[in-house]
Amino acid sequence: MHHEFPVHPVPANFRDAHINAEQYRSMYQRSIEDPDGFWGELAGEFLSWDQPWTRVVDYDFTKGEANWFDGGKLNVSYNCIDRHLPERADQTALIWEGDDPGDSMHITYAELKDHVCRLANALKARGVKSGDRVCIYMPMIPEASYAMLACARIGAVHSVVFGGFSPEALKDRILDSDCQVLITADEGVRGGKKVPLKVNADKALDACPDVHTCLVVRRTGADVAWNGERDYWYDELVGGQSTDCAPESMDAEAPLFILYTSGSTGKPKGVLHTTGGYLLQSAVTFKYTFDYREGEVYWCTADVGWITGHSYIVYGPLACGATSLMFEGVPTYPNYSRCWDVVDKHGVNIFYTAPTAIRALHSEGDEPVTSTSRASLRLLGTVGEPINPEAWEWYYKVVGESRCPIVDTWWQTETGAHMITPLPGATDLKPGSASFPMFGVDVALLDESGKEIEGPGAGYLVVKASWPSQIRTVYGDHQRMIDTYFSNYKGYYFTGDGASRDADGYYWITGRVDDVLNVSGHRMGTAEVESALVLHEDVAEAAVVGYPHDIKGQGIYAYVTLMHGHAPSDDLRKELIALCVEEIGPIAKPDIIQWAPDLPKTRSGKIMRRILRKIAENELGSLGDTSTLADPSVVDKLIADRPQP
Ligand code: 6R9
Repeated sequence: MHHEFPVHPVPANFRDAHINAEQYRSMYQRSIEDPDGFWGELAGEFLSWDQPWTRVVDYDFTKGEANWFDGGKLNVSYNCIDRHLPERADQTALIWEGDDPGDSMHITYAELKDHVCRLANALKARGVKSGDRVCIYMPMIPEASYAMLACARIGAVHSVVFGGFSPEALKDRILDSDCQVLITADEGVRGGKKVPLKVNADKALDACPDVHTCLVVRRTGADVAWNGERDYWYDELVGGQSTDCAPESMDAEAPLFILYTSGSTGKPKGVLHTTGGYLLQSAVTFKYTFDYREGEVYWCTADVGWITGHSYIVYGPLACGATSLMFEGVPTYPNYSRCWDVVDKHGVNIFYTAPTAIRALHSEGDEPVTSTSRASLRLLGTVGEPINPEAWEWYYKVVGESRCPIVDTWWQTETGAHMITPLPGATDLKPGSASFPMFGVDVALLDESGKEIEGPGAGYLVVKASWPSQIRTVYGDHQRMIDTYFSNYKGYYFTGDGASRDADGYYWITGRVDDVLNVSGHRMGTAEVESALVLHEDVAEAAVVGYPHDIKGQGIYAYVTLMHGHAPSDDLRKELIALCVEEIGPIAKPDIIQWAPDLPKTRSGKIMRRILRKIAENELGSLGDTSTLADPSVVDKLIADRPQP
């Protein structure tokens, strides 16, 4: 288990961190033995409540039910903004760094309040009420955060859809949660290129007659089509509104947001998070995992369209009164030094990114890094996929100059906040290991039969008890919640990940054990890509698997069987790639398409994905038993035709 890499002990300048090793052990133990006492205290310390709760937690995993802080009332936007004003009105809440290195601005907590209240009033003026769903399809601009917080302020439920998703994907998500308002921009700007958000929104809204209001931020000033009955310019509708809007007092279990994520079957699921527990765990983990200190500048490079952007650009940092940097661009534009230039420009102390970005930067060598100062950096973090120890070591030695601990944070859209992670003042770091569970997170490994593994070993990663920021339901389909997370192993939350635990109790996440791909940290169901491919009239069948990719972590490998009488061609390959982009978005482009006259199937007609995975991985020596195949010769043919990646 990665023994060749040295352990990095807690550095001297982290001895006075919020949490040391001894505190971690005693707080962790208490959190498991007495969750009510533990979380009750933190809920009082971290959040402001309008009304106290009468019970901390009650849950039933067999029914997929969890109730945290029953009877308690609070408002998320009040907690992220207003209550900080007495001491931080003039402190920067958000630093915005534009795609163009010459473009940036600071938004103070006082300004944030004005922006959020104006937008909240505008939403009210358009008839949005507590409980209504609002879709947010935005580039990485401050208005994306204002929109989330404005919804929270009036009790509306936001559904942020990643700006890289296609009109088709946007439409599905708007319809699934019955959003009647969409907030978007004329265009986005990323890496010097324009993203046609309003054009995409128009296409999606053609099929969404219930959307009565589309609010459009002017980002580039592009000429866009206009529906006079439905479309409103953001500055025109919002600009004149009052900067006062009383925060709605919400039940602790009131829905805060829906965020769609991919699973192994069917359409993406609308993961629902609620108010009190979600905000508490995102705030607590923000402070402790990143050891956040007063006045520090913190930068998470995720997009707000993903859970990492929700919990660790917006809610966690702002609940803690931090200064959070939001970046519109990409790490490689205008050059490979961009991240470190931004670090130097804004004095970033804590930097949180994905392994795929680290690998992409690593592949360009050390010079773009070493030509910058990075003296402000104190802590580094990663999230989204397993980090290979080589990339970890490079991040540690070259980016962090061996003085910044790395927190490798394992968690999911469904978990809402960090679940397994080192704490920089408490944990000796092993490169590639997410190390130990967060407070209140009771994890276990199960074997094939569902029995808990004691001591070192490998198995399915599960959680044994509810945690505050857990998923509450799959929007509109609670049965799917039960089937997906609480049925494989009765009494446990099933993560879909495999992991091992070493002799020191460190966890090493090995990746998904289901048909979910992780491409550059983006989750995608193989079934989603397959559904897109078979939409083509020439395609009879498609099977999609992941394979190891140097930069993306996993690449998409598609086996495609054509209809009888149709021949493969380069044009067809291009059409199929275009279909995936159209149906899902550019992140779903297959890296390799292999024309497969036949797929390996069992006699009952089930595709043997295990074998397809091995061929895609080029692990031809370990194909395993092929004797149950209806026609074993299919495999030899696929191997012989395997395209060279
Ligand atoms: C936060 C986020 C969740 C899946 C998860 C796992 C993978 C995330 C990881 C990691 C190894 C880490 N994952 N963090 N694997 N080490 N530190 O990424 O949420 O988009 O829902 O993806 O990502 O496979 O199950 P989400």
